[in-house]
Amino acid sequence: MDVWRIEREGYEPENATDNGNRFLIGNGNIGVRGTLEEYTANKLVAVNLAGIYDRAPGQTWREPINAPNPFFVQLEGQGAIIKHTQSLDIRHGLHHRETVYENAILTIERFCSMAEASILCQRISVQAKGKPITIITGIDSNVWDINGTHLVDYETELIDEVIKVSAITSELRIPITVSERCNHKENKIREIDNSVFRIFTTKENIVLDRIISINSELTSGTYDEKLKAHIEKWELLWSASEVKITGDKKAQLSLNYSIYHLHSIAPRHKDGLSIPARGLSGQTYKGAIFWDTEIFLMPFFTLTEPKMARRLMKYRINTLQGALDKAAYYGYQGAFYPWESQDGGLEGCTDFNVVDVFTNRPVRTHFRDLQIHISGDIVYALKKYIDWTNDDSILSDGGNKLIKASADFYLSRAFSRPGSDVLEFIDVIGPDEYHERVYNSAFTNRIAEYSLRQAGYDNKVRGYREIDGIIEQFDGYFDLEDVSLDTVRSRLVHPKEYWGTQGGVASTTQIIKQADVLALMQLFGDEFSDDKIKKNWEYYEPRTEHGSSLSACMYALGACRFGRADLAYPLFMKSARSDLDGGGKSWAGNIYIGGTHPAAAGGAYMIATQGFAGLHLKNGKPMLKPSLPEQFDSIEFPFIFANKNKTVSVTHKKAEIC
Ligand code: IFM
Repeated sequence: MDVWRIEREGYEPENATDNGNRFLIGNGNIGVRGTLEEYTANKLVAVNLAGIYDRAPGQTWREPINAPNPFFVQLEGQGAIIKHTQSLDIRHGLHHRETVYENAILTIERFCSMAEASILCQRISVQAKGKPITIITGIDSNVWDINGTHLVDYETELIDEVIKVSAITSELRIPITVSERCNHKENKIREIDNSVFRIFTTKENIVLDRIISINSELTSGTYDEKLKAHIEKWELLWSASEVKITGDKKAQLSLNYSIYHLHSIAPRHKDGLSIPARGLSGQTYKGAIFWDTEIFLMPFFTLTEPKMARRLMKYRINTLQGALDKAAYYGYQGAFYPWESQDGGLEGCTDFNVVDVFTNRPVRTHFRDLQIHISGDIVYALKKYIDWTNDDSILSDGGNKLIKASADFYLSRAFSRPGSDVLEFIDVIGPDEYHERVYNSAFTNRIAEYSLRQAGYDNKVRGYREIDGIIEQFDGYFDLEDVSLDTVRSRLVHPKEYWGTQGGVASTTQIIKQADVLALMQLFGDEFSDDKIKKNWEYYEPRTEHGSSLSACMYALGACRFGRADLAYPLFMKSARSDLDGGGKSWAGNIYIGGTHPAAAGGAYMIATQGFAGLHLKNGKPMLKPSLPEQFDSIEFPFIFANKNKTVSVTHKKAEIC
């Protein structure tokens, strides 16, 4: 098995959606879905641009922009398909397709340059088998727009051998320009429907090298030069982040794939950006930044690329104003961070974030106003970043303000019963989104208390109730109907029905969407004995739907803590292979939520390093408490601690950091 390559044989337009996620390429600035070159909007073709948000006409929220597709290629005269392979070199972010037709063989390589964030490259090779073949390639504006058209006022141009499509976004009038140069002179140019194509006709073999730029000047250099620079950059990234597993090639491939995705979506090119919950795979979830980044992605970047981790934290520092405004809007003090954060810290989450499948009416959800753990999650990530990097300069660079403002928010949001000075948080949503408007979510109370402590406040916060060592997820949770997951599933009337909110099948039961108490136990691991984690794992895991890709990794980490790598292993594979295997939940009622799952990829990295290898900090020092699955012979990886390069190696007999 090649652990650096994924591949699918057979031409399968019916799987265009999953393959679009599976074969995604990106460089943090631009993400290109893994759709085939001849596909258009109806197969979800997207060239997704990081950090550019706009409102489609008639919509109430913003979402990211998809640029016109410069990778479009179509043949004529090629005849029927005999054989087709699509593959991705995940070591170097190179997308390949090879299609053998009756009259020609088409091979295409494409990549988003890791060396130049605005540059995309494509090499099209056509081997004609004696019959004339027409190749149509160019910049196609017929791309996926999930909620309506964003780009208007198109212009197409051909200037000095460069073809160009420009447009502006409909709300904010942001210019979007895609330019392309090609190493061959075409026979004809065709400008049609806001798109521009070069047309070549050949009976011979031909190789077309295309260099593309988006929203910047086209740079000089040949395809081979750009490929070399791109590969060198990827090699550098792997040298700091590769996790080597021996004994289990499938696990190695899956983890490589996860890390590949994390690198492909990291905005290394520009300050002021973070990573959206669906990466750069389209407009789902409005291209917004959730707690996924702080809790599930930060560990990877903190250990492998602290500069990138700092940038992600700076995004939150720089968007503090948005959080202050949100708190003020709801009548609170301090910083209430957006649940779905967009450009400038604007809240992208609406009050009606799910559409009912039966009535097609928007449903009132409370993710936006009640998922208050978000501010504490950010403080937590900031503190962990400092613990691992020793970079406390971030505190005077805005970090202290963020910590203080978050604590002020919790103080003003808290409630105390008459005669008591104990703070409680009522009417909230914890990580488990199927139970809204709950009182004293154990996770929320603990993260709020943590946030208060970081700011130097010593107010007492109501913790959580426990029965026989099992933490109650929120007040009254144990009184809810205790039925099996299968029973709850059997009550569904419609396969896409949303399980939460008022009347949702899970909302009156103990069935939860995702790790909640187990997330608490992972974040505050020192406070819980292995036995206690085991007890809670055994209670909550069978009651968890794992309806979010964020769930499996928390349970896997818990299982490693109590020495059950065998329980953790399938959850590790589930996290690492989330976009490789596809088929995850794509609908919240009638709202499409498909795309790639960076948090699952970050979770897979956490399981490998913090779970299987057991890397953690104790008294400010990195330590190991391994729980290696029997499938692995060893695991080895580099990490950076306080500016020093270190390596972990763990076998079944030995574990060391050097
Ligand atoms: O942040 C998550 C949330 O915890 C569960 N629903 C999806 C969000 C984005 O991944």
